[in-house]
Amino acid sequence: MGMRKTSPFLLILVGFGFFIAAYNLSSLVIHNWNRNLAPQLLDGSSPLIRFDPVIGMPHDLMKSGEPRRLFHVAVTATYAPYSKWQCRIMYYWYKKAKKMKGSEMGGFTRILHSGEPDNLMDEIPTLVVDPLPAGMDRGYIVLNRPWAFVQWLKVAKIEEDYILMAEPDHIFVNPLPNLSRGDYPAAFSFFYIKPSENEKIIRKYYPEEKGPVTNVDPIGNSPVIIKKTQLEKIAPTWMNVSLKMKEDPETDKAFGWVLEMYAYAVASALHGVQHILRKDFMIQPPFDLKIGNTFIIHYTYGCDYNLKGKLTYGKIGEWRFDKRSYLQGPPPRNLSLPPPGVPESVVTLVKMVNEATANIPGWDEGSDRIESEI
Ligand SMILES: *[C@@H]1O[C@H](CO)[C@@H](O)[C@H](O)[C@H]1NC(C)=O
Ligand SMILES: *[C@@H]1O[C@H](CO)[C@@H](O)[C@H](O)[C@H]1NC(C)=O
Ligand SMILES: *[C@@H]1O[C@H](CO)[C@@H](O)[C@H](O)[C@H]1NC(C)=O
Ligand SMILES: CC(=O)N[C@H]1CO[C@H](CO)[C@@H](O)[C@@H]1O
Repeated sequence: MGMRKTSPFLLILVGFGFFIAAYNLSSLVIHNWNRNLAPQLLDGSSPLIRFDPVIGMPHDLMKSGEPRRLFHVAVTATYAPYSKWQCRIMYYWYKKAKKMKGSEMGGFTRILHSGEPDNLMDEIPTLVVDPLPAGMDRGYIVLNRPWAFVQWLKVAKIEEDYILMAEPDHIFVNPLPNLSRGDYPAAFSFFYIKPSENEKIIRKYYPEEKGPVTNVDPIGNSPVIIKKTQLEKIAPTWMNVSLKMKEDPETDKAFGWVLEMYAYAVASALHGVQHILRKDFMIQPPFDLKIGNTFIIHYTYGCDYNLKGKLTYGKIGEWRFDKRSYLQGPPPRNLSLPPPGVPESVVTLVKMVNEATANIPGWDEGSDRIESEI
């Protein structure tokens, strides 16, 4: 999907749409798809938005006196086949990691910002929220993320005090504890998010009186473990800043596909929130080689190797695993393992994908007919 120039008029229209949507959620139509909705709403008498039932969270972990500080795992997703198979694998490993010693993982919600339910409603606890007003997501679908979080936080009754913002291509490779400390959320630092090198642009959104530009962390919204009360403040600002950045041609050009990550970094700084940066939060094969004591495998990069086990990044390998090979539907079960010499991180990734697909009932049944959105 190419980045398109959006007309200023459309942006104003969409901005206005946001205003209406954000300030008058109560007027949105509710589609009650049945089942136990009431416990999931803040205010059952005035349902706010279109949603589907969230499958009940496990109450055994919510007993009072529970010493662990649980966080809710939230993943934003679409109903495209590409998003769906990743969510299924992610949810499989969430369930396993959650049961392990040292885990402080609580409930799970897939925040589905396609505006309509899909065929995974019974498999994965899901809340359906609205996508951005028509037109807005054409150039930049991830702008739906802040809006999805704003809606979820408004309608869902979240038992945990902390939230992990995750993505469909995350696999929990070790039980994840609550990495935050006090009012300091935990985040993964991305080498390509460089607020200090983009000071001129950052200053458009983070004025000098707010403090040094180094207050803006080199992070995106995911993975982040944060107090719910902090995220409730940051999310609307994140949406606001994302829109303003997207409207500004200079910012749009400079930040491109990571604009919404910068928007989260700026929004949290605007609220005076600084993150603990954890390198061990996540590894990204093929560049990170070892699992060690890390927590999440993020399979965003293609893994291409020749049969001697040498990385051929950027060139299709004789052996490869790349999520983008499966835009239209799920990968088959039992993918071939990499040749000898390939790093542990990649081998583990493929084994974990295979374990999940072998154990998820009906993995490749009922092929998806919805066009991929990627
Ligand atoms: C919100 O929408 C409802 C229904 O469309 C309308 O009756 C109400 O006046 C609106 N409220 C505001 C504050 O715009
Ligand atoms: C959104 O941005 C506008 C324009 O800068 C500002 O006036 C407004 O207070 C912001 N709202 C939030 C929730 O950040
Ligand atoms: C998986 O594939 C390998 C060959 O790559 C084969 O030997 C093995 O039997 C397969 N396992 C299952 C469970 O299908
Ligand atoms: C803020 C907070 O309470 N963080 C806790 C998260 O979990 C870890 C590990 O159990 C605790 O050490 C933190 O204090």
